[in-house]
Amino acid sequence: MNLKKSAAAFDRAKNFMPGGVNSPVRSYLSVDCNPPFIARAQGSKIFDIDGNIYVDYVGSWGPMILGHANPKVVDALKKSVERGTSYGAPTELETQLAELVQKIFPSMKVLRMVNSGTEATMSALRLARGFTGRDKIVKFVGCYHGHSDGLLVNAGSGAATFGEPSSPGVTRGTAQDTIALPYNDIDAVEKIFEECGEKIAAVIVEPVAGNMGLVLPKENFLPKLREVTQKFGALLIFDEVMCGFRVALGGAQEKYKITPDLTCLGKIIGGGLPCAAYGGREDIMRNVSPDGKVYQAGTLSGNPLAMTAGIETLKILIDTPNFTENITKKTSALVDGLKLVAKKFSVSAQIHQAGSMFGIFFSANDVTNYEESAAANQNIFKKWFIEMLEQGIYLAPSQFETLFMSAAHNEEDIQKTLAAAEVAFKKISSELE
Ligand code: KE4
Repeated sequence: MNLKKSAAAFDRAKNFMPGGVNSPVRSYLSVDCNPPFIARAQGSKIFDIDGNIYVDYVGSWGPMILGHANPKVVDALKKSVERGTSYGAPTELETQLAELVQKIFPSMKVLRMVNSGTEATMSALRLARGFTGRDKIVKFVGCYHGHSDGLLVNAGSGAATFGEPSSPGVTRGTAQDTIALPYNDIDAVEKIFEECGEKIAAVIVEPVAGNMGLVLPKENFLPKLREVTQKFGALLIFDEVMCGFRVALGGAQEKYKITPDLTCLGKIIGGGLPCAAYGGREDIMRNVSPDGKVYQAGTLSGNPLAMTAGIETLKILIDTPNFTENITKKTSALVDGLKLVAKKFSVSAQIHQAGSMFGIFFSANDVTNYEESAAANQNIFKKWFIEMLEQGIYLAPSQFETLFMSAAHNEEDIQKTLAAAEVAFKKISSELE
């Protein structure tokens, strides 16, 4: 694969930005190779500046569920941009998107638009502390909820990839109010609540975890979280920034029939533009300024371009018959094919799926938490990643990430991906012999 122009662009970018990127995982540091610099994307494909074409399963880390440059979204944005790009004033677009979100996530009786998943979770936790008057929060090791200080403790995603789950700069004072427990370990949750439940403002969880690789909740995990938080008066916050609209249209709360007190959304809600939201019970959300005293604000929150892209995206999700069923079926076809190829070449792999999300661990043992994820073979993952990239399959450059199907992926893409996997698994198994 010729990546000459990308390599030169990467060198230049490093002069201006840490690691030459604006988000660490894009640096490909964890797979020891240079990242392709992207020129454009269309449907299921992404094109780099060297002329290489890839089948894209990163989809901007989740937002591009329709595929890139969806014509309806692009047309609506073209019209919207001519009306100005930002007003800093209320528009009916915000109400329109809020109505669509509420239609899909009925638990979000009142919600606030922000610009990133980080802002959504950070604000939800401030609100939980303001509402309960308590300081402690519980999160789970390997779950990533963005980079706000209190949540950058035993985080997943890029933090996990670099093996420094807790970042320098997070003060001892901040970290001490964050309790990090093993994912899927309900005994640990019950124990901590017995010890200091009256001090816990909230439990925040990725109800389907996507930042330690794709890890599914054990059967009793989410119902027990709901029961314990209710019992001790702590709030249950579902961070559905990644799994929302994917594990079911209404996210994990629809799939597992659990009603959280607050929900955080991001990625898909903006259709690829910067948009996220937090919301939930009205008696809680009415404490957010200016209704209440919990302050939160944002210059570009509810931006008309982001609202437009979000509205068009959610309208398609709602109006397309069997949208979620069809994209899930497509994902299952790919996952089942990958499992067969791994078996054919005797490569030990755990391949997980949740709706249109999927992920792979090179391990003979199943993965139910961060410790088991970190024990998977990263060297084999690196080989797999590079072999697939060489063959034009664009995957996440870290095992601690999740992959995403889009409505634009077709049978040809899936067959190309499975053919590439044959080559990659064959090469891996020959090196393992
Ligand atoms: P952002 O601040 O990146 O918009 O959202 C933070 C966030 C919150 N909650 C969950 C469950 C998330 O997955 C994320 C962000 N996901 C990562 C991918 N693992 C974004 C990619 C990146 O950091 O570049």
